Amino acid sequence: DYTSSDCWTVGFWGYFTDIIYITLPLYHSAASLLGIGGCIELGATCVLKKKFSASQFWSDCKKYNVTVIQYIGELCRYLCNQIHKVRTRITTRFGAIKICEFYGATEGNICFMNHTGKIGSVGRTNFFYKVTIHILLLPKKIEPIRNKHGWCEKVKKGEAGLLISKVNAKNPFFGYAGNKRHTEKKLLCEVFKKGDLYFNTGDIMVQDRENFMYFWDRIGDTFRWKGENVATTEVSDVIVMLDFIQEANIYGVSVPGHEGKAGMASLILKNNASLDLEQMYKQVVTYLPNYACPLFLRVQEKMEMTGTFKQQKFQLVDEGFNPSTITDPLYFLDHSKKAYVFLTKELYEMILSGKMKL
Ligand SMILES: *[C@@H]1O[C@H](CO)[C@@H](O)[C@H](O)[C@H]1NC(C)=O
Ligand SMILES: *[C@@H]1O[C@H](CO)[C@@H](O)[C@H](O)[C@H]1NC(C)=O
Ligand SMILES: CC(=O)N[C@H]1CO[C@H](CO)[C@@H](O)[C@@H]1O
Repeated sequence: DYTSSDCWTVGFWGYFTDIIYITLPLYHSAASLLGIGGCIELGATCVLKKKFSASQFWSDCKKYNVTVIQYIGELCRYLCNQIHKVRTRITTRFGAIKICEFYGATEGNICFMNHTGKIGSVGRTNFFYKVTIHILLLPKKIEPIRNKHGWCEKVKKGEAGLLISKVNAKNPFFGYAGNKRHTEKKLLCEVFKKGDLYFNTGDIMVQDRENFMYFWDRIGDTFRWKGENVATTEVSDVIVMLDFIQEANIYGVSVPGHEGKAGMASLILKNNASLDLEQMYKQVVTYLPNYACPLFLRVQEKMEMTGTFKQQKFQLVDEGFNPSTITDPLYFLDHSKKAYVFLTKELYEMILSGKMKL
């Protein structure tokens, strides 16, 4: 039943009366394998939406008598914003609904799932996991450190570290088709003893005393500047505290003649708000270490998202901070003026030639 609201309802034979609303792209395994696959297996009904729309989400749910919605990452936040225009906790807003979160990756060899419905946790480890899954000490958030014998060390319970999972016949990792380099990058060898092999999830997780697992951060979301690691989520958390900022996407850009990546923030302003350059300066220098303060700002009309609602960074990184090729307004952190200043072509040339110290 294909209707004007871009939804397709498909019922599968079975006993389940649940109606599941699927808005994620079908190339994502959450939508195809878990969503549609789950409906087929249970005999439930799925309502397929052509494309996720925050403004149509709730009216679709009402129209199709949806009983289960499926979300990943940021999607839940968009929906909360849609209802209140403020961030409310979805559980306090909706009361008696059941949220079941899980952790996994299509290519990974590890998966956790709600076993008790504990809010905020992606699941719990169990007896079997104790042998295969470990959280490694990762003090600088880039690579696990090795002790003097060359082995990695585990964190204490309650501390954040890198989640890895043993690769063996029962827990295989098949790698990526035709991309040996990417496959190798996901593996960590000789971790605790000679010849062992682990799948590196790239995720920083914390395990509490009751063995509940919590997602903390993504390793990829860091870059190096002046020999320090900048965690992009920490920078954006500080910037979105400002009342004129809707969203901040943080990444590092290359500057000729400089090691590492200089921090850049791509910003979306709140409706009708204007960018206060002095307040922005005050905020970053007050709450962030010097190396983490974004050197460049870019004000965009709309944030580019990946198909699965993660902030798009690659293209922004590629575009850099050149005012001749970028039409969005650009600003530069000028410590001597204690403010962000407009990034002119002259200033850009000075930065490239090294006349302006970074
Ligand atoms: C939703 O439920 C109502 C009440 O049971 C029913 O009248 C309506 O036809 C249902 N809508 C759809 C699209 O199945
Ligand atoms: C934004 O400004 C326009 C024109 O000045 C006004 O009509 C609109 O109501 C404002 N929106 C908000 C959210 O303040
Ligand atoms: C698959 C699974 O473990 N589901 C559980 C999720 O949490 C609820 C609430 O505690 C349990 O009843 C389910 O069995």
